[in-house]
Amino acid sequence: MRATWRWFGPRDLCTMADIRHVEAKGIVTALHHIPDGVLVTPEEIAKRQQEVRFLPDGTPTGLEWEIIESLPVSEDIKQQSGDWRAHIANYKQSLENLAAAGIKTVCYNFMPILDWTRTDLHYRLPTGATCMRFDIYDFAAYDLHILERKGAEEDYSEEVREEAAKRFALLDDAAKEKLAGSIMCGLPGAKKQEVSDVLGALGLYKDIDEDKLRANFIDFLSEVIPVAERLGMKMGCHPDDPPFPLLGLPRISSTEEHFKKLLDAVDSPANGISLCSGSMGVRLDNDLPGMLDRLGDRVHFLHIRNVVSENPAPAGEPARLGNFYESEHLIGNTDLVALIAATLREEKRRRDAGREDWELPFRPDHGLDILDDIGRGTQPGYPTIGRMKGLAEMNGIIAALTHQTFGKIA
Ligand code: CS2
Ligand code: MN
Repeated sequence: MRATWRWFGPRDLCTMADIRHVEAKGIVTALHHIPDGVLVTPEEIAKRQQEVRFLPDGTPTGLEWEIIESLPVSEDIKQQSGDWRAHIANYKQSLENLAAAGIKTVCYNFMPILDWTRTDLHYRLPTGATCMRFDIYDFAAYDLHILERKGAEEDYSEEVREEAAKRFALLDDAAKEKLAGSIMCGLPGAKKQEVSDVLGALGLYKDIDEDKLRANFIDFLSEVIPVAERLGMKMGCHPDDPPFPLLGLPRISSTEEHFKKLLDAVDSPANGISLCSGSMGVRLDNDLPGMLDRLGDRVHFLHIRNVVSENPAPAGEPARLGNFYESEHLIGNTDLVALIAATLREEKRRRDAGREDWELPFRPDHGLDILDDIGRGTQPGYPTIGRMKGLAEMNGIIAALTHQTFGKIA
């Protein structure tokens, strides 16, 4: 398994100088300043490659940009509206430019409007560490009483609606703004969204149900995957986060069944998954090690982190969206030792089959804010020390599972 590290570019408070200490072998980054749908040019790619290779004083880092996360799919492509055909043409040319620069793994997603969503970006755990948390009651308070989205009542149980109303009554203006800001925070570049902007964006999906969104996704894949395959590239779709419908929007990459449909629809080795144990692990019915065993030959990249569900559905009942927080890597819904063992088995299958691409890249996805991370203001979910602790734990598990003394999986 190949340890990689996400870097948000020269403005990231976790610098390339810091990254030399974290024991990652490759860099995951993206050109966040380029708007979705716009061409990624060879010049922009070369500039970032230099920023990865050398510190500002010219010292070589010994690291290379290996994975682009994200090469975002524009809202026009997701909705098949406006400039979607031009955006697809740009996407294909961006793939050509990336491949020419040696960057052959692409992480992207097909979530309508929002990338990940949380209600609290700095939830304090009993140890004093902070992490990101999702609270269904706070989320419903936003949806029902701040957005006042039409039809929202139908999406929540009576218990959730009642508690949401109580919580909303206690929010002052600053608290309302903070909640809306956390929910809409998304990724770098995400700007503050007014209620009218959000309702306007949601309105664009009023005629797009799950089947239609999937059809649009498959049209996108049918266009770009042949290009990626010809270039020897790997496209890995990141799962929905959280893996449930939100704000009345359809979700089509939340479960193994969802991914199977997408992989079967465009059956190419280039069409794969960026398996995120944190996103998918919110659902207790998602069996992540099993997914690696069943769909592993199409997993191109792994995001490793864990979550604790605070109020999951009782055994036997269908999964439902409840409260969860992002936990230490080794504590939580997903058995990460089993996931790593499954990944090592997949690598062994690939080596036995003579595949050159046997080594699977992974990165610690989020981390807790601990020690000097606290209050430092790195990108939410992306502190240096908390992620480094997660990565060190994963590297330790890999070292143990591949050690002669303990039965050596791979
Ligand atoms: C990431 C995602 O920070 C995160 O949770 O895993 O935002 C991811 O970068 C995108 O969904 C990929 O398109
Ligand atoms: Mn992820």
